[in-house]
Amino acid sequence: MGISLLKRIMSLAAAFFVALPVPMVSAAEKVSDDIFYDDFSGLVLDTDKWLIAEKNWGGTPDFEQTGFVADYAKITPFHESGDSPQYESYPDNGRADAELPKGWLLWHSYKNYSDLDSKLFLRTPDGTVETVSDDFIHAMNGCFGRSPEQFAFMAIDKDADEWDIYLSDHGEITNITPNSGFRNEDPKFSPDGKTIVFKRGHRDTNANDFVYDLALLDVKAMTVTMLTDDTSEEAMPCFSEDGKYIYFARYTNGIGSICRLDLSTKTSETVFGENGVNAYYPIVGGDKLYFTKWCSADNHCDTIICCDGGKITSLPFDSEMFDCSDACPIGGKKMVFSSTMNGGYDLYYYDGSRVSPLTELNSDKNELGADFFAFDSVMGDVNADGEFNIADLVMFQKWLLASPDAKLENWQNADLCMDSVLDVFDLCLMRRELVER
Ligand SMILES: [Ca+2]
Ligand SMILES: [Ca+2]
Ligand SMILES: [Ca+2]
Ligand SMILES: [Ca+2]
Repeated sequence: MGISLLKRIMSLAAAFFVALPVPMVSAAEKVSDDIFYDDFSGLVLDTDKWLIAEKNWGGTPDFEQTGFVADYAKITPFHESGDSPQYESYPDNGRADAELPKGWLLWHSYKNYSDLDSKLFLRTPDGTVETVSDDFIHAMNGCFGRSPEQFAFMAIDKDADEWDIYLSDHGEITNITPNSGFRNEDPKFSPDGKTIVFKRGHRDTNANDFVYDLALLDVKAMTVTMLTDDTSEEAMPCFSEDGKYIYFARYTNGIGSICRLDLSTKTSETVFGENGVNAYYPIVGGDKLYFTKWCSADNHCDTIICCDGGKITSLPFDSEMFDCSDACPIGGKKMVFSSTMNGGYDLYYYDGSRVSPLTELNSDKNELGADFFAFDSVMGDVNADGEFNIADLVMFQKWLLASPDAKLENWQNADLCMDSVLDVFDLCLMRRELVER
């Protein structure tokens, strides 16, 4: 109640602040429905009404100066099979299957990597599982963008016979690195959803080997900018929460270390490296960094490591007997991951205290590469029905105008500018996103 009232006061204050260039009107006039906002009659956007609304709110905000980032946990998988013993079974610690929070889940499954038989799956909040398929094979490493309707993945373009990055947007699938002549792998969205960082490789005749670098793809323009250009292999990149850094694995003589590239200075530093111990697959969840590493130089069982500031810890389910990898942090201590604790790779859910297999999704194939999008974190979805549409815009606008029947079920989802203040700037961004669809 307190915070809601505070936000409302701040939003009204912001509205008056931006209204300075136009003649001031009284608060009573400001909340007059017919002047100040579109009633969305017929559930369509009436841009004429919006022009009036924006004029009275003080004009369109300067979007170039309005930074907005989102906080999404994303994931790319990578692991080596056959380098550690397959564990027979995990001691049952009296667990009952815990419920995965409501949301969308991407993962892939294959019998053998070399059989090119990987399939990508999407589970929707109602429990429906669909196979993501089109004119490609061996799809894997799915990652969500700014909404569950948008995700990227890698797959082999059958005609071009090359690895490419694909984008699925509201069900429409596009190859966004077509006929590049490169191997394009390990895609991950930036927090603002505008770019995808990925790994790009080509055969270098001098080195007589594949050379891999990091690349940045502008999703809309489909243009690629290279971020690194050296003979060491960079792989599995992911953005930091604020979008200013890219974490990745750098390989030297087959051993990976975790590095961080500063996008403003283009310099990189090592975050974690251990002699003879492979470390790979960094992934950001909130303000923490996770990655996978071997137990030791002698024991190649994969363990998931959490980096919290300077503190590096193993997760409670890690073992010297089986693999745990492909961390998919989903808020707080919760995580989906892949493990061989019961034989081949299966998906598991850790709720902060217990580990449960995601039994209905697991099979005799290897389930890997989970990415999760929480139902309650759909940007713009203020009425908590899992979708962002005009109904949310109507509700948010009413709330900004202090209409007594306006209630925000999830106010964070309205904060499109990500500045912890709800105001007309968020409203204008909401409107723009809906118009651009
Ligand atoms: Ca390189
Ligand atoms: Ca399995
Ligand atoms: Ca909604
Ligand atoms: Ca805001």
